Amino acid sequence: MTDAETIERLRRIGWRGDSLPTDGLRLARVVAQHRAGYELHDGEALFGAQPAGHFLKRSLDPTERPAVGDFVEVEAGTPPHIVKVLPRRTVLSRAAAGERYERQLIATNIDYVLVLTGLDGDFNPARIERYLSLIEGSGAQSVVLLSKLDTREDAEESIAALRERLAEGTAIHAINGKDADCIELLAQYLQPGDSAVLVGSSGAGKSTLTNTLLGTERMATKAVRAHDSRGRHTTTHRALLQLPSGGCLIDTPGMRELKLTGDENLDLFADIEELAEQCRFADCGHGSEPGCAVQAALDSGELLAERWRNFLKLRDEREDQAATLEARLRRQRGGRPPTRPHGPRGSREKE
Ligand SMILES: Nc1nc2c(ncn2[C@@H]2O[C@H](COP(=O)(O)OP(=O)(O)OP(=O)(O)O)[C@@H](O)[C@H]2O)c(=O)[nH]1
Ligand SMILES: [Mg+2]
Ligand SMILES: [Zn+2]
Repeated sequence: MTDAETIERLRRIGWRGDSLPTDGLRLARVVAQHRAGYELHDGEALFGAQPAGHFLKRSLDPTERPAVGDFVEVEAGTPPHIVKVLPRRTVLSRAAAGERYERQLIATNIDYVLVLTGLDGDFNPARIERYLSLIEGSGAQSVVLLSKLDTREDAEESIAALRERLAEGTAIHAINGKDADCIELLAQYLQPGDSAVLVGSSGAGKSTLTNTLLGTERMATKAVRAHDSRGRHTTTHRALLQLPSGGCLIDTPGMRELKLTGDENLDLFADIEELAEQCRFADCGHGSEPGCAVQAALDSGELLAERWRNFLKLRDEREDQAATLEARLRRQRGGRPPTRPHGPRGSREKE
């Protein structure tokens, strides 16, 4: 097979490059990761593979292991082995829940992150801001999707308030994830060669939308609890799927906790930072100081109190995480072994 033919084949699973690595090994994309190994697709066929021994070393940063969305080089064998992860174009990660600092990959080599929130009890602008902050540093573009439009007659108000709250130019679409109209609406993010990942709480409708875009009931879905709209963690593993539109879509398990990594820059709140620079005192605590521009904006309604609170929360969390990250890197430079225990097959989904 010529390089051009191989590239053509790989395009079907989201390959963006115009050339191939020179070592002649088989290239494939990670479409799923299970405890027992990886599922790969080479544009033509699905096959199982195991990670090569060097990926299992305890000292290896878990983010260097193959993850869903990665393009990898594979050595033939029974089973085939993943020997190398190709450089990632974009990386979406979060800090894992729990005390220890650990970065967890959500997906790699993606163009769009579709942040899905239900217009039912799931609707939560602060959580959307948290997602958008995490996505800022990923290299991918964020798209806000509001599902279950069909269940809310008064949805317009929530949607308008969200548009007002998020930065101008943020893509926001309200959808009925069960309706095939979504296919056309979202086609702009799912063209041949595009890769998108769906993220959001359990029950938001990620798998429902995935099935609509696929045109088949491939992913299992389950009704949410009536009293609080919570889902039941139906999807348990990430899965990369090829869509009829030519794009690739990664469905993910609903996330319980979404911790910042410490790498975010909170561009989303740049206007607040600017505002704070206008306070009379350079060290203004934005409490009861005279000449506080933030208080003035809060009083006038120009700055939404809830958005201000969320900014403070995210800012503090980011600073904490950045300090923890820094301390860890310092320890590593000191040559002491990292203390993170992990299983031999990479980290399990912790959602
Ligand atoms: N009416 C309506 N129901 C929807 C819509 N989207 C999802 N649902 C319903 O919401 C419930 C949860 O949907 P799922 O697709 O399983 O949610 P999920 O985000 O994949 O959840 P996890 O896999 O647990 O993370 C199902 O009963 C869906 O039928 C929508 O746009 N309109
Ligand atoms: Mg699901
Ligand atoms: Zn101030």
